[in-house]
Amino acid sequence: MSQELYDAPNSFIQNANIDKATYEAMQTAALLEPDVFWAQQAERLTWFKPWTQVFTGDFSTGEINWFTGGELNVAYNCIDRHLAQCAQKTAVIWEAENGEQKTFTYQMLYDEVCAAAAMLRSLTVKKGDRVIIYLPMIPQLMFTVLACARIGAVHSVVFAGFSAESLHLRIKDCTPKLIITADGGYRRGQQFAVKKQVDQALDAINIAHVLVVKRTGQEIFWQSGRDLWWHEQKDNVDLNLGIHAEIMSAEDPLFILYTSGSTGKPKGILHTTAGYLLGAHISFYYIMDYKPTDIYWCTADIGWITGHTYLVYGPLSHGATTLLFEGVPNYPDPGRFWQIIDKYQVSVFYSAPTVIRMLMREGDEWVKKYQRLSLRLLGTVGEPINPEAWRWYYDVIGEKRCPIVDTWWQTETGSIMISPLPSCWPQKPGSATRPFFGAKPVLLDEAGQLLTGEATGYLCLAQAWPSMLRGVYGDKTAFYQLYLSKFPHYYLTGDKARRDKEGDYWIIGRSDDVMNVAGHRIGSAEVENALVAYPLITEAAVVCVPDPIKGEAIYAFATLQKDVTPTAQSAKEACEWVAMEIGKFAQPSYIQWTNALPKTRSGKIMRRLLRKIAAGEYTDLGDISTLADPAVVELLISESKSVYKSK
Ligand code: 7RM
Repeated sequence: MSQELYDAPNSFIQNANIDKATYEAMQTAALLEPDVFWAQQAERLTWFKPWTQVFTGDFSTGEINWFTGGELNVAYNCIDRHLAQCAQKTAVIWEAENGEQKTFTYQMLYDEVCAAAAMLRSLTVKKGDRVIIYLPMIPQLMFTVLACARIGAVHSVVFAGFSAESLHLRIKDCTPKLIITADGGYRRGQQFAVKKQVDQALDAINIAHVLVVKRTGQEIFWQSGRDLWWHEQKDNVDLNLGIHAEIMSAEDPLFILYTSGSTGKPKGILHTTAGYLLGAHISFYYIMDYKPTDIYWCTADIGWITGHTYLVYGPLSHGATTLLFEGVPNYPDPGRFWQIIDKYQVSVFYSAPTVIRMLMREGDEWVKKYQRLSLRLLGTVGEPINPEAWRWYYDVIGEKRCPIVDTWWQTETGSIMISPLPSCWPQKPGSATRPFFGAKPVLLDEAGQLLTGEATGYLCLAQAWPSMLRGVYGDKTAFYQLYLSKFPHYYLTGDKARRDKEGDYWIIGRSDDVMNVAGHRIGSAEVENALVAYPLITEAAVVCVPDPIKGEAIYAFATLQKDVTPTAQSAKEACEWVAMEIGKFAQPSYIQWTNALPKTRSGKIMRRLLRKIAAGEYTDLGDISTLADPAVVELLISESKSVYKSK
């Protein structure tokens, strides 16, 4: 196979935060003497009290502890400790959807976060209490996340694109003391409702308070006593209440973030204080090659793990300038991102393959309108990047000047696990290349045998790392069951990967029933549950098909109740129903009404057959001898000719 290798420019290599020999020495230490290595790295954080033990735990129990005995505060590490040197440095640049801007220095960020912390404390939120944050990308989202960290409350940010129903499930699961939201938000020049979803989500749930940021001024329902305006609370609170940063133990919970798995119910992934922060901190430094002069922009929403780690915690723990953008890539036109890059002289840009592909389709003129001379490093995350999109990113966006870091990681890993370090080895379009410090990737076959050399298999991690999840909130056995039991002594990522002859990793995609639509992680079972909750549908099976922009698109097979005629109208309504139940990003692109789903004699739906049919591959269907009714194959193929396509 011909190899396409890209070396970073010499100027990048010479100024980079790491070279090849250092990487090798550090990674060797991280794998062979993790206690020594991580103790050294942890010195980069500011501790109130040092740890007594670096690591205890093991994968055969799921008991994981890092930095036992240590005490620190994440918000203190992200703000207070920078004040002596950098109080007047810009911490956050906020670019509003309409092009307005606000910048916050570290001093201003400190003041805002202390004020938010004071509000939380005045509403009796204490260490260990959960707080759900359901906000669009406005500065208060950043402030409240950090305010929770400051007072030791456990934040659970719910992406504002999630439906009321999804929010409801999360509220029931983590029982927050407080919900923070906004009246509404802006998207493509239009207002959308936010508080309304909270009101619906709180149906039959009692909560003491909902704190509401006024963003749009739109008309909203108001439950007096329960609902409080952010600005009024802020005016009335004793600001001194917010100043003190809670002393947290290394393993105290920092946040819960819900993510999809192969069951219908999203899992509340739990991250703790020291290990998570350390992972965010050092990966940001080496992989984003952080320099104090950088203007850094991660385009993810804070509602996803990428926003947590690489928009908030990683950059701020270094005293970086981080950009928070309220809008979308193609409004008012597809040049918006490149315009913002010029406007603020962004130097490091971290985005997603789906965005790159979408903007690539709009043509190079939108890019060429802007200079992009400030850029020096590009990143991607969330799904495999196809080589064509990689090359466009490299040639057109970065003008062959900027290395690309294709970073592989998960909500559960907390920080990047596999990524190029362009100053240490060449980039390969489509490959995340090699492990970051402390990550020990292995490939296993179905039987759990370790594969060596060039191979394709289940991607697992063989050694504990500081920023790994500590559990699934409210479910003591789930962590072990879901991640550690399939292959004893290995953490199961759920991904399949290939290792080439140079030892570089190529992520193929999920090996479980989790889909990746435009970089969003969605369980097939979640969409199926939403579909069968639709009154006319009796049964549904959901698979994904390749999509040129989204990477994967959702294709649903569904059976209708007796006597209901399959129509395009009902398919359209079923799609809208899913958007209502989960969120617009989970809406099927295709619905195939069918008379029967392909089931084995033991009653299992044969998904691999559905995947083939959805992709239009009617030959080579594999072993179908276990089907209860083989005639269903012909039926599915003929029905697929009149599949409903949404939009
Ligand atoms: C950070 C994030 C995790 C899943 C993961 C993969 C896929 C993420 C890459 C990737 C190929 C990448 N967290 N994934 N990064 N696939 N190359 N660089 O996305 O929890 O939301 O999703 O995303 O399948 O398991 S996540």
